[in-house]
Parts: sequence; C-alpha cells; structure tokens
Amino acid sequence: MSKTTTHDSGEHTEQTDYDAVIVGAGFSGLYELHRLRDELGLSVKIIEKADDVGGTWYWNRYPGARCDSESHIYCYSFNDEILEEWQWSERYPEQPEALEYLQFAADKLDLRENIEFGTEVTSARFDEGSGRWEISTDDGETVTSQFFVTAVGCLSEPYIPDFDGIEDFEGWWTHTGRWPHEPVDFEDKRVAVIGTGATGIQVIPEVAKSNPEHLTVFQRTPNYAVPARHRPLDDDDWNEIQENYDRILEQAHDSGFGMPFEIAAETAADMSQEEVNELLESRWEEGGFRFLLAFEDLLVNKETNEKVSKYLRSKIREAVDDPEVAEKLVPTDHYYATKRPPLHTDYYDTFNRDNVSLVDVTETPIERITPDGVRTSDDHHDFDMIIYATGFDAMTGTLLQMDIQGRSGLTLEEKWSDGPQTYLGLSVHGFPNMFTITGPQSPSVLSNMPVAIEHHVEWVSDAIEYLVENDIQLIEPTKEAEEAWTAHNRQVAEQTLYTTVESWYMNENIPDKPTVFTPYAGGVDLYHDTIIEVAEKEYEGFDLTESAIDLGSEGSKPRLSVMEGD
Ligand code: N01
Repeated sequence: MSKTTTHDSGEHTEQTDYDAVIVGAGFSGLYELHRLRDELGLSVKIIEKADDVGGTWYWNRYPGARCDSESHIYCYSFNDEILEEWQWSERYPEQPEALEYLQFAADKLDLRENIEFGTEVTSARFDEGSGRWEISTDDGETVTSQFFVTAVGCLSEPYIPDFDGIEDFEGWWTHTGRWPHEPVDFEDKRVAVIGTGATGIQVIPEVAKSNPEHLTVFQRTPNYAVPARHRPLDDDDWNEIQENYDRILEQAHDSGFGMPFEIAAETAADMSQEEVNELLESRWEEGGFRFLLAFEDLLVNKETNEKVSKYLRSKIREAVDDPEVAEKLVPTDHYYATKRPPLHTDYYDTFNRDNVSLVDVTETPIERITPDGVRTSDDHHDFDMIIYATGFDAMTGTLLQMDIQGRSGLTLEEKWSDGPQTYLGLSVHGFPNMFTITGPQSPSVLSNMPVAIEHHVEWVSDAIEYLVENDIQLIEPTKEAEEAWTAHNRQVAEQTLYTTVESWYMNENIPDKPTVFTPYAGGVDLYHDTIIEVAEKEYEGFDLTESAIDLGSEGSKPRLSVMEGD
C-alpha cells in the first residue's frame, strides 16, 4: 500500500489535503488521475479497494471472462505511445490481458505512487464551512479535497440473491465478480452455475470443458446470445489496425454505441423475414456487436426487433440437439438487446454435452441452498461447488455504499430514494464539486466503455481547469437543470424498447430498488455533443461560486495547490 507523503517544516508527514480525491483505479480513475495530476498540475490521490489497478478486470477473474468489446477499440485513445506500444493478442481481450493492459498504462504514466491500494471509502462528506470534501476510509483515516471524483465503474457491487441457507453450503462457492486469484479446479466436481446473463454465458462453457462430473445450469430467463467469433489477432491484423487507427477511433467516438461499425440498414420493418435473415447472416458470421448494429431502429421499432429476435430464436433451436432443452433456452419474453446482449463462445453447444443439464427455475424455483446443494421445488441437486453468476447492484450500488453526504447532511441514498437524479449523469444538485464518471443517466453501459469514460474524464478535467483559471471554488448543478435532465433521460428511454422488459438497466434485478431506466439511451455521440455544448456555454445549468461558502472558517482557504516546479 502506498501513501502520498509531503514535507512539512522539514518533517515527513502524511498528506491529508488534496485538490482532488478519486475513488477507483480502473479505466476511468487512472485516466482521471493522469489528467488532473499531469496536465493540470493538481495534487491528486486515488483510493482503491483492491490491491492493484484494474477495476472490473481486477475482480472478474472467472474462467471465460472476456471483454465483449473488440480489443482494438477497448483502449485509451488519448496517448499515442500506449496506442503504438500495446498490441492486443486476440479479437476480444481476455481478463488477464485486459488487466495487464491497465497495469501497463498505470506504469507507463507512472500513476501508482498516487494510489492508495487496499483501502475502502467508508464515507464522503461535503463540509459547507470549508467547501471541501472529507473522505474517510476503512483504515480510520480521513483526507480532504476540493474535488471528489467517483470512478467506481457501473458493475462493481456483486449481487447474490437472498436464498435461504447460502452460508450453510459446505462446498466451495463464490460470486463471479469476487473470483479467487488462485486457479479453481472443477475436475470430477458437481458444479452449479446460477444465472445466465453475460457472465453466466461466458463461464458456463468454460466450466463444462473443465471435466466436471456434472454441471447444472440454473436459468431464470433465457438470453439471446450471438457468437463472438473470437480469434487470435496476428501481425497482419494488427498492422491493418495501426494503419487505420486514427480513423477507427474517431469513428468509435462519433458513434451511438462507441463502436466504429457500419449500420447495414435503417429498418427491417418493410423487409420480409427472408430478406432480414439474409442480411443478418453475414453479420452472424462476422460475430460480435456488429450483429447488434445491423438495423438502425432495432431498439425503437418492435417490427424490426421482432424479425431479428425471430432469426436468433431459430439459431438457438438449430444449435441445441434436444428440442425440449432448446425451447427452454429460447427467449420469448423480451426483445433482443433490450437486456444487455451477451456474446458467446460455444454456449449453446454446451447443452449438447452429456454432463450438462439445465434447470428452468421458473418451472421449479430454488427453495433454498442446503449444506449439500440446491433444493428446488421438485428435487434436491447435490453439488460440490456453486457459482453465483447473479449480477450486480448496477449503476448506483457502489455509489450508495459509500455513504456520500452533500449539503445539509443529505445523503445520496436519500436523494436517490426514487431513483437517480443527476445533471448529465456527471453531477448532483446538493453535492458540489462531486463528479461521477460514467454515473447513472450517462451512456456508460450502453456504450463501448472506454469511449464513454474518455468523454467523461476529459469533460471533468476541462471543467476543473476552467474553475481553476477563473478562480471558481464551487460547481454545482441547479435543481432545475437536474430535473430537466432527469425528465429528458426518462423521455428518451420511453421512446425505446428498453423499458419493455425487467432488467438491470431498469434497476429491477435488485429487490426494493425503484424501477427506473438508469443509463442514458440517447447515444454516446449525441450525449457527448450535449456535454460539450454545456461546457462551451460556460457550464450552463451549473451554479459557479467564486468562494466556498464560509470563507472565514478554518480550513476554508482555496487550496488548489501549485505542484512543485510551478
Ligand atoms: O449479470 P446479469 P451478469 N434466481 O444481471 C439471474 C457486464 N458484463 O453478471 O435474467 C435465479 O445480467 C438472472 O436472471 P434474470 C454486462 O454489461 C460484461 O451476467 O434476472 N436466477 C440472470 O440470468 C452484463 O450485462 C462483460 O431472470 C437469478 C443472472 O442471474 C453485466 O456485466 C462480461 C436470480 C444475472 O445476470 C451483468 O452481467 C460479463 C434468482 N433469484 C458481464 N437473481 C464484458 O463484456 C438473478 N438471477 C466484459
């Protein structure tokens, strides 16, 4: 664990006051640290719960964990040296390589010395007297900062359903998002996987291939998974990417989903099913999210979506030998991609193996976990190992865990009791100088994440630079701007098919969370134009205050420090 230290009257003392404190050393936190420290010259500290950088790639180490974005666009675009020196080895980065990439970037930019690892934020409180944030951690320390930046990711808080008896299980069990660092051996074991979202669909084939005695998959809702068509990238592939990299990244940043793929047609509504199938077949062969982008109106037009969904259902039926099992795997309750669309490698084939079976928990619900396995309404299944691939308290879970308090002691939890309210998904009224990278009501999970992250980090850094240059101490969105953005967010979502199904996008995977569509559905390109326009209009919708409220009080002096050498 490293701690930033500073010299004070010749003595070496621990630094407790910063210009900015960032929570999280994943993709976004690392880049934010670089921008604020190296380009603005601010004193910055990252607080990180894990004992290394990596965020999602530090925690999600389950077999098969792989990014569904193609590797050449799952990257930082801001640094030419990183772009030139790093060569991805496969079409989609596997977890170890994605983690290695972030370690490489952290070392290249020399970021580790400003990161305190193995430390969890237990509270963050805005002090109205000083206009500063007081951030406390589980090691009993408190630091202060003028700016508080959350870079905690969107899917960081694992969720395990409250099954009776979980702790009674005498075998090995884990959640995929807290996978151990040591190899896990499934050979000759009776293994359960609960959950068939994007994670379950990745882990299930890998467990099945690891010679378990038997693998039982517990499925509540089937998903439409499209083949990833994963493959190694050779030097020729890479040379072609390098030759076109500027254009590829520009296209990604200017697209609705942060991916540089051409849309094949505007709509399928006026095409026959045969024509649609023909068009989709080439996308199917290409694999990956290129399939998702076949039709422009996929997520707003039921007719288009139904034709695409029908195509996918027929593919599942073709792939699975046992028609009864196939029918269980065919989604009929939702339109394609209204839940996060998973990619797969050998997922459907897995159910053709003799040692794999599928339990539909809508027919035979899980009643409890027992010391020996799982009891459903009609049977007891014996297991040595249980893997919970049951998702995350997404988008807001980690933010709400941190006990964030704004003006007048208002907690973020109270403020968001009916669902998140933000301005631009970046800031919250009542919480001055707080920025939420890829926060709720921003495109985040509906985009290739690095694109959304870079847009946010750069916007936040530019905003802070503007404040510094103009001697402004506080930035806070107005109530009106926040209400308008929240309403706009809802209106945009209601024009899409996303709101036709229960999903974690809708906050519905966690009991008692308010039902509300959480990411911004208007596209990362249009969203980016919007936030840039706000900045160009000198932060329209924000109150900018030249001095912190109570300038007379102790500790209230503007502290934006000038780093050594400035
Ligand atoms: O989680 P999920 P995930 N009884 O919430 C089931 C990202 N990701 O970890 O659908 C039985 O999607 C639940 O059933 P249902 C990606 O954004 C990215 O798979 O709610 N089952 C579902 O099947 C993704 O969307 C990559 O009916 C229960 C599963 O558990 C996000 O992470 C790779 C249950 C949870 O699915 C989350 O995916 C993987 C219960 N009580 C994931 N409760 C990359 O690209 C829940 N389930 C890197």
